[in-house]
Amino acid sequence: MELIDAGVGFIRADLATDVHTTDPYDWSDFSLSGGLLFLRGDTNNDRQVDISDSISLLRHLFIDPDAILSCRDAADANADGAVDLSDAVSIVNYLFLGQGGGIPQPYPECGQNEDLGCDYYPYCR
Ligand SMILES: [Ca+2]
Ligand SMILES: [Ca+2]
Repeated sequence: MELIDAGVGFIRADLATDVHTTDPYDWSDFSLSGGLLFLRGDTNNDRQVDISDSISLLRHLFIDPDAILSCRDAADANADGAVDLSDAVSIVNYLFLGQGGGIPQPYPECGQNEDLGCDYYPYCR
């Protein structure tokens, strides 16, 4: 395990006591840099964008709001910073009508941003 300390840089956790002494760290002092990689429009996390993504988003929005979207950035298919009906429509327009200018990046290759958050996306490394 490696830690990043602003004053020292990378330090190995097992050597941390040999490097220097600091105040205790809290878990909230650390965060992932850059966020997880994901594929925009892939609402159901199967590494492809198809009609099932629109259906799973509609299900989340109108039938089962407790169904957790593990990667809200992926569900934001039109990249407007919100997850709503327009994302399901954008996916359908892209797939069947070729409208809407396609799905914004990161698509068709994985990428990242931190607009809405992505807690879990298994297929991009
Ligand atoms: Ca999918
Ligand atoms: Ca959106």
